[in-house]
Amino acid sequence: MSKKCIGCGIELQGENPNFNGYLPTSVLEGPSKELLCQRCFKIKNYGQYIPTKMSKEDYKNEVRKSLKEADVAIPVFDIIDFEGSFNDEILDILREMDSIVVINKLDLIPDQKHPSEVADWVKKRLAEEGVAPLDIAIVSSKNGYGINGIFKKVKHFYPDGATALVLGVTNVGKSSIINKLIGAKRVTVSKFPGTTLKSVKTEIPFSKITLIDTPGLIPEGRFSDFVCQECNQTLIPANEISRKTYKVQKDRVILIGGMIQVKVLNDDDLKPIFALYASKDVTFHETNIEKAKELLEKADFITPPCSKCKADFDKIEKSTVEYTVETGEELVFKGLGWISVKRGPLKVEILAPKDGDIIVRDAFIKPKR
Ligand SMILES: Nc1nc2c(ncn2[C@@H]2O[C@H](COP(=O)(O)OP(=O)(O)OP(=O)(O)O)[C@@H](O)[C@H]2O)c(=O)[nH]1
Ligand SMILES: [Mg+2]
Repeated sequence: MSKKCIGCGIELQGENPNFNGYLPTSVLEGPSKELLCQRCFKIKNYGQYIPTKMSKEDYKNEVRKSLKEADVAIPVFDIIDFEGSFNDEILDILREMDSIVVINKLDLIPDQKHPSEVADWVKKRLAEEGVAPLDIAIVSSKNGYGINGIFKKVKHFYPDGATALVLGVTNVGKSSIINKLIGAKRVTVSKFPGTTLKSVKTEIPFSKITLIDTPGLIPEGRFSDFVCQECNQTLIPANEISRKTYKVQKDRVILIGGMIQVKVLNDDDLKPIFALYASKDVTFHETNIEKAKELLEKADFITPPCSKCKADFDKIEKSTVEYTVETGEELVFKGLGWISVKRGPLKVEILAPKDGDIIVRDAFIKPKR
């Protein structure tokens, strides 16, 4: 049987340094059973980004293969990009088998929000998608909040032990959560998507619980995928996200970076009140329609896209769509951020890449006035 990397699950090989899973033969044939491929070594020690040639289909097949061994699924969702953290593949799996849902990155939420409120909101959103999990855990693998709760929930439903498949889209923190659960920095974690390449089995010590880490699936329609790798990184917040509240009249325009133009259409005296949420590196800029056009063409302080990927972004087909968002609802730009309406209805015209998903949902965070 071939040896596998303990960090990303790839089969190890000593022949070609340019292929996945490379390790010098001297190490590969040595006595150690816990081997780390050269790519994982570089990611762990130097934080390098090393792209691979694995495809969307490869990742999907790998998850499907591991599914057969699992008693329960532990899907991981990103709290600030909930809509961007699932795709049909994940929803299909969750409709088929028992799951304990984990909502990660609680530390990124700016407002005081009680985890039980978040859990209720998630339960409702998942019910709309036809998913009824056994339980929901709200966690932050960054500060450790709620991690023990995952362990307790698995123990509660599977007192004699279980094999749990940890799945989700790229970068939601699957591997980080596994490391926290086992109490060691074992599987490879990085800020770049596509870190885990194959399934990796790890046991929580003295627990009869085996966790299977899996490669992240890739959803469609994320605005973050319309910009370069560097801009993409700025859209995945490392720290608390920004919030800005607006009370503006007809024809005022809010730019969300250079990616989305929001034009307010309300023509009554009572101006709508809404808050905009996104990563701190996304420029929020209020202006008028003529100035917006000029800024989108020329201004380099409005990012993303950055100066390097702006020309490519400009070539992407855009469309204009009108939305009416009621008080207590949010307009979500998958993979980018959202607008939460405090006093509505908010009537807007959105100019954005045509293939980006825009969703109206019940408010996750109700903005303060
Ligand atoms: N702020 C914050 N960042 C987190 C948290 N959990 C994980 N991250 C970060 O998210 C990024 C991705 O983490 P990974 O654990 O590699 O994510 P993954 O889901 O295993 O990713 P793939 O293997 O690429 O599918 C890393 O930069 C982590 O440090 C969290 O609770 N809060
Ligand atoms: Mg991973």
